[in-house]
Parts: sequence; structure tokens; C-alpha cells
Amino acid sequence: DAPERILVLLKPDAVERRLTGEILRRIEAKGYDIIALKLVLPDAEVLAAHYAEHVNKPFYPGVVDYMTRGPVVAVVVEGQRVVEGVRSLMGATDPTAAAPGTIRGDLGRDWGTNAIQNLVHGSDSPASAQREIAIWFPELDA
Ligand code: YYY
Ligand code: MG
Repeated sequence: DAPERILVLLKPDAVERRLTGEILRRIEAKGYDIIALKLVLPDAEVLAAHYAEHVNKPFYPGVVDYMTRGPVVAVVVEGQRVVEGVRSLMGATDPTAAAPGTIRGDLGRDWGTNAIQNLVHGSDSPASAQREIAIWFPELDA
């Protein structure tokens, strides 16, 4: 089978806190391959496409403020069952509740802000990954 891919974003808090190396280290140490990587300052348009399922939710304006306040590192990661594997490494959405041993559980917490700041995004299915990779890496072959 062709190996699966996932779109990972190291969010502005990960860049600000100098945690991009630590987070990438965990993904690499698990055994996955980084096949594309770039630093990007997201605009409202790319975020609305990326977060299409969330644009009408009450927390979305806070997400836009959070995700546009500085650059993110966008990464395409590849490997067998990589979506399941990276989601497991990331931990639960709420970093206070995320299990210790996970990226969010070890490195994140509640900062009292509008949006949940949880350091990392990972696509939630292979279909989501394909859709999101096309948004962030239009130059990559599907
Ligand atoms: O996939 P994951 O990032 O774990 O969570 P989603 O439910 O897809 O939400 C996307 C993103 O939105 C989340 O990482 C933080 C933010 N968010 C929020 O700020 N407040 C919520 N109640 C739910 C999600
Ligand atoms: Mg999600």
C-alpha cells in the first residue's frame, strides 16, 4: 500500500515557546518520515479553508486570533497508519486534560485565552489529511 500521510501544524504557541524541535523530535522518534516542511504566516482565508468544519462555531474567532498571531510550521508526515499514530502522540484537544506522555499533555496547559492553545494540529482522518495537504501544500503532488 502507498503509505498514509498527515498534515501537522506546529501552532504559533509552539514556535513562540521554542518547542518545534521537541515536537518534531517526537514524531521522528516514533519512526515517521517528514516529507515536506515550511514556516508560514497563515491568513484568514487559508484558516477558513482549513477549519471549514469549525468556521461557524463560537470559538472560531478566538482560533483565528491565535493562529494568525505568528508563524506556524506546516509539515507533511508519512508512514503506515500515520494519522492514528500522530493523533495518539498529540493527545486530547484540551491540553490540561491530555494524558501525560502526549505532546499536548506534557507541553501544554490552559492559559486562560479564548481559544484552546494546544501546540499542534493533526488531520483526523486520511481523507481530512488529503484535503488539508492540498490547502497548505498546493505545490505537492497528491
Ligand atoms: O482535532 P483537534 O485539534 O484535537 O480538535 P478540534 O475539535 O478539531 O478543534 C480544532 C481546534 O479548535 C482545537 O485544536 C482548538 C480549537 N477549539 C477551541 O478553541 N475550543 C473548543 N471548544 C474546541 C476547539
Ligand atoms: Mg480536528
